[in-house]
Amino acid sequence: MRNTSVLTLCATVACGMILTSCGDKPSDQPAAGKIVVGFSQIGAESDWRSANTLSIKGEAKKRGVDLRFTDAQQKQENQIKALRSFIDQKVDVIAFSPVVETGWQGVLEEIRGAGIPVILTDRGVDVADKSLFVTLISPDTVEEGRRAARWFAENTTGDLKVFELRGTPGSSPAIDRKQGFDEVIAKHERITIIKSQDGNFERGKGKEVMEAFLKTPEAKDFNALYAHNDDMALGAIQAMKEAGLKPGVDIKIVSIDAVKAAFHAMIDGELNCTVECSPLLGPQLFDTIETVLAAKTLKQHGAKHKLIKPEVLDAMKTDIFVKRIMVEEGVFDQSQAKELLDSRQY
Ligand code: GYE
Repeated sequence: MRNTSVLTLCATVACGMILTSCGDKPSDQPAAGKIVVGFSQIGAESDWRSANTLSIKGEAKKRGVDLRFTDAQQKQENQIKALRSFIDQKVDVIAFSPVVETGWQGVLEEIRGAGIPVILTDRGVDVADKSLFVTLISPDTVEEGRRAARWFAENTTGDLKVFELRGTPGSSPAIDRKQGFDEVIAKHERITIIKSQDGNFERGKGKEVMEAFLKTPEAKDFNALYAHNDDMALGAIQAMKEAGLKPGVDIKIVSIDAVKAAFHAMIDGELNCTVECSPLLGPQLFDTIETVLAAKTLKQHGAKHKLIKPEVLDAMKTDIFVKRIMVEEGVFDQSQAKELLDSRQY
């Protein structure tokens, strides 16, 4: 959080300074008009994603940014195509939420060759050269996995046989949420994962996978579900009910995101806990974009403009290259669900 506020402060200060020095504005800065941002979204696989899209579009509109928004329908090749088209459109900044972690080095190098800064939101990439992107604005997805496991550890007794529904294979939240969860349950012998399967972060897939699992002999033993997002848990809950089980009672369930539908399921007693992961990244994204563009301008001025105080430059140097901007999140269970429902923004 500290980094975020320093960054925001820098954006404000730096933008103010740039306004005071418009006289010698470099020619390749966005004209008097709008900042142009290319954003490649993953798709619309979950309630979380829809809220994330609304946050980004809403914030762009509020700030008068010319947002070129594309939906990759969960396909990396569509994202790569979109990124290349942003290069052709000569946008000021490219931002994207990478569907999977690997396979980005080449296109990121092309973007760097075109001199366009890249900001990642929500999901990370696995590239050797970390300077290929400015920063990643993301929740701590490893910690979310730990929090889910801690809820089981602190709120259940006896042997817990967990079915794990994983997110999109190769995506950073699926990798991280597994890692965080495994790390905590390793300290609790009574908690074991008896089966782990992909559900692609989708409700329909969560239902389908659970239906198939419930037909296997292993299903007799299981008494807990850990789903990497709420949508998959909600699909699985549906499958359990159709099979005559009592989700939330026979099967303890923890998922991640804290979307409104999860609060309804907790009020109905069918979901036990949801770990918050905020999709409301729009304001932070555009604060960062403004800071990055301000820093680019400062650099073109040789960073020696007399209106710029040395301490501001120092702050920019350190914070602009922060590789991860964290957002703060909570953990909610049935005891708080009713009271909090109306205050939920997504
Ligand atoms: O949890 C899930 C979505 O990347 C953090 O993607 C995001 C995840 C989110 O589809 O619901």
